[in-house]
Amino acid sequence: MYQPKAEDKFTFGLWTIGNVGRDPFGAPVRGELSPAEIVRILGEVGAWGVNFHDNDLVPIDASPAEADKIKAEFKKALDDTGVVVPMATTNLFYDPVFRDGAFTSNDPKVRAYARQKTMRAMDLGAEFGAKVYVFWGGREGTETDAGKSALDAGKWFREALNFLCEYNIDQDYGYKFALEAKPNEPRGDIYLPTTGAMLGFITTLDHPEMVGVNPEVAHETMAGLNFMHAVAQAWDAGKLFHIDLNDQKIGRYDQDFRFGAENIKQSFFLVKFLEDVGYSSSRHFDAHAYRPADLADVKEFAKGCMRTYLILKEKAQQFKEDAEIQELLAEITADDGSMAPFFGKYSADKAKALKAHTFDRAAMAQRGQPYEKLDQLVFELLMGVR
Ligand code: GCO
Ligand code: MN
Ligand code: MN
Repeated sequence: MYQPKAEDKFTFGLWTIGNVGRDPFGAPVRGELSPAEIVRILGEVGAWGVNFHDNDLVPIDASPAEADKIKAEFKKALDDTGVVVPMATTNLFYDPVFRDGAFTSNDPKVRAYARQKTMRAMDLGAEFGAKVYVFWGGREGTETDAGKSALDAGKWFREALNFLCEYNIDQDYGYKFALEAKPNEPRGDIYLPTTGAMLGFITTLDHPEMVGVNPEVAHETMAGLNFMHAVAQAWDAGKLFHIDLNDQKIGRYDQDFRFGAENIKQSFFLVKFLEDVGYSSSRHFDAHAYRPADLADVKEFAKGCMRTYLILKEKAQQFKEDAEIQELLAEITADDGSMAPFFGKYSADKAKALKAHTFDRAAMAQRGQPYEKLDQLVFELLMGVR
């Protein structure tokens, strides 16, 4: 039961399984794993795919010979395990050169270098078959607005994406770009801090059809927002190209906990949404194990992410089949059809008829909406007592 299958499209980043447990207050607590070793672990726990930043695979200072060796070992591990590479991305945050941002740095040399690094990273991702390209601008922000224009920053980011879309076309890579928002951390404030902000920004690009979003549970939750609502908006816009699943307490630092570790009900509504609409891209776990975990526990962390998703998927199915729940839903959403003439496309006649209609406001305000009963049933369903 709850064994992951290829069609679940569960993926992990090299940086997730490979997370060494470093934090701002403490040194690494786990040994480094090579990319090939991580792929073998993913094969063992039953994941479908692995994603990487350019420098997760090839260190920033690697010689061409070193790069070739790492890539050959990685390729062999992929072939041996059947693990695939659906997504790639660029590390534009770790190296000191990006201390004031990449595409939005005030230094034109850094902005140009960020484009060069991204083109090379796109080449690397394409070499392994990646079709989604994520942009997470962790350093694209400020601590103080004294020295950087938010307007210029937006313009530079737009120009960079337009340039890279053309490169994608030029090379015939067929990437879809997925923009990942985060409100803060590591910068004091990060530009375009929410999925909604990204969706608005995408409409200003030269190739909006090529660009969508990669919403992350932890990031909207840090800001105290309802993640599933952001996902629904992205889905409605046809822009849900990728998703980063993990968990998080509201208002904290970016915790990137195991999927479902914190907010069981919200995780359930998210899985239910993705399954109801038929989301079919990667289900990527952008999370890492608790710092005290050893390698055996890292594997439990990875299995736990996938198992929780599958358990919640089963619960979503039960929700659909639960007669009492469905009855309540039918009651809450009941429609006697009497308002149909007022809906749909505008016409002057419709507007006139609607303005003239008399509503029984007092009766409408009394209609039952048993959300309490329904929510308790959801709770009981999730607790396994239904
Ligand atoms: C974070 C971010 C990152 C990005 C990753 C891919 O919380 O630090 O979510 O993990 O998703 O860098 O771009
Ligand atoms: Mn995160
Ligand atoms: Mn992420």
